[in-house]
Formats: sequence, C-alpha cells, structure tokens
Amino acid sequence: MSLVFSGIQPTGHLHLGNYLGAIQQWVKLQDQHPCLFCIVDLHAITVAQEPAALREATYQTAAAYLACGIDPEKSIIYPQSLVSAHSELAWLLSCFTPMGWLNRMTQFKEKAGKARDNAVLGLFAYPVLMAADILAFQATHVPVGEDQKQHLELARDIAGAVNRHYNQELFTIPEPLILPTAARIMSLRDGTKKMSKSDPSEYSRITLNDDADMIRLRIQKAKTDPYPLPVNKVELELRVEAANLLTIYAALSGRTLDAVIVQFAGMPFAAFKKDLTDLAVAHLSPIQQRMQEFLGDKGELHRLMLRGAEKAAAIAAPTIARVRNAMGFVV
Ligand code: AQP
Repeated sequence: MSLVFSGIQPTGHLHLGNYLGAIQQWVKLQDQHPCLFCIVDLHAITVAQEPAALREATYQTAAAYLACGIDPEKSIIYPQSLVSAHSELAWLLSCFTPMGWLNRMTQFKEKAGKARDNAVLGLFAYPVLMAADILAFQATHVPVGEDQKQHLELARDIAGAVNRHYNQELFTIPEPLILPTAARIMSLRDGTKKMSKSDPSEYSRITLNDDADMIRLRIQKAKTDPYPLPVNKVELELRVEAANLLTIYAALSGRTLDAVIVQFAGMPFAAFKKDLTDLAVAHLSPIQQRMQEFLGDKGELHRLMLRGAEKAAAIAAPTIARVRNAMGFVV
C-alpha cells in the first residue's frame, strides 16, 4: 500500500512558493494516495520562534491547507508536536546516525552559516527528525524539492542501517516523488534566491494572506530589468527576475513556460505585470477569503487538528511498538 508524507514549517505566512511548489501538488496527490500533511512545528523550533507567533502560524497553516483544497476527509492534517511518535523515533534513529552523515548536509551549513558552534543541536539533527517523520508512518512516497533531496537520501540510509542492524524490515525505504509540475519560485527582490517565509524583505514574496491591493503592490515592486520581455528561453538564463515572473504566470495559468514566453515576447514589463496581477488576484483572492473563513472558527480548526493527530498517532503506533520491541526495551 502507498502512503505520502509531507509537511510545511509554521514559520510565517505561507507564500506562493509553498503553494505552487508544494500544496497545489498535494491537492492532486490526495486523489492518488492516502496522504499525511503535517504542520511541522518541531522542525520550526530549530530556529528561534516566538511562542504566540508559532501557535498562530500553526492555525494559519492548517487554514491554508484547507483553503487550497486539502480535503480532511481524504487526507490527514495535524501539527507534528501533537504526535509523540515523531520525537520518540527521532531519538531512536539518532542513535543509528553517524555524525559524519549529518556533517555532509548542505542545508545545515547554509542555515548555521559562520556561527556553526552556536547553532543548536536541533538544527544539526533536523534531518533525523525528518527521517522519523517519514519512517514512523512507513511512508512510501515523499514529494521533495531540490533542496530536500539530500535529506530524503539520508532518511533512506538511516532506514537501511536500522533494518540491517536488527535483520528485519522495520522500515519501508521511502521513494522520492519528483513532481514535474512543481515550480520553484524565486524571491521577487532577487531572482537568484528562493522565495522564503523568513526572508527579511517583505516585498520578496506574495503570501496566501495578501489581499488584492497587497498582491498588486508586491508585483508592482517586483524587481525587473530595463529590457522588454524575452523572446525565447535562452534569454531567460541571464534574466532571472524575468524568468521568475514568467514562471509564476505559467504556474498560475496552468500553461507551459514556452507558451507564456510567446504570449508576452517583446512586451514592456508594465503591461505584463498588469496581466500577472490580474491572474494572481483571480487565483489567490478566493484562497485568501476561504482562509479567513476557516480562521474565523479556530475552535473547529483545533478540533480538526486534534482529530488528524489522533489518526496519525494510530498509524504510527504499530511501527513504534515494533521498533521498541526490536531494540530491546521493556514493552
Ligand atoms: N520558493 C519555493 N519554491 C517552490 N517550493 C518551495 N517550498 C518552499 N519554498 C519554495 C516548498 O514548500 C514546502 C515546505 O517548505 P518549508 O516551509 O517546510 O521549508 P522551506 O523550504 O525552508 O520554506 P521557507 O519558506 O524557505 O521557510 P523558512 O523561511 O522557514 O526556511 C517544501 O516542499 C518546499 O520544497
């Protein structure tokens, strides 16, 4: 049987990158597989979080999942911290993960930067928690972007190591699910950096909370270059900001990048930005409105997350019991 696991950190308002690169794809996946869509708050605290903001972002993320079309009748939505299997298994797996494997993880090097010695252990162990997220549920498929491929490879290595050590198949080896239609969205202020919740520049992203005026303003302020829009893909290689805005247009309109290049070839940016704004507002405003409706009843959102957590805990329980038994704990 197949099972998909994926998640987003409640580290701020979800943005167009989270939507086009992840949630929009999940909506399609839920018709093909049973899916767990987690709000990975334990991952979020690997970077300092203000408690009230973390809790609010958790509700916002649940509302965003629902507003974008994740159906709680088909898929399980829950916050990671409500299911203790994540942290329990992370500890157990950490005892089978050589430091050398973690030393090779590029995301830790990027996030810790020069202050490596002051980085917290949780940030270093982040990939072990991610392995636990996946392996606790015997997930068969994990949708991954470029930046998470290395972590999934590590999860596969840890699963293999534990299975071999105990000479039994305690864990399914998960496969990456490469989604050909998932777009990688870049910052609106710098086309070489990915759009990110934690980018200090507010105008670097469009969030799912933005109303029509805010979407318009953010697109107006998006960085461009002084030339008309490119006429072919080769030109795009050197014009990263143009490439990003055209990619966003293509993803929101459900058309290919080639078709969108042809449509706008040689046009001034001002005219293109107006069309892009209309498209983004038409696509995102209904999501923003639905999000506000879901956030208007936090009691119901809370109940939904508790129900999701209960279902997730029940799926993980047999795996945790088998692992505890195999490791020699009194059960
Ligand atoms: N810019 C992006 N383009 C396409 N996909 C993206 N994702 C994130 N940014 C983009 C996808 O969203 C999912 C969850 O991401 P996350 O929030 O758990 O972590 P992240 O990738 O680190 O996202 P952020 O916004 O950059 O968060 P912060 O600022 O907190 O680190 C993943 O599937 C990811 O590929």
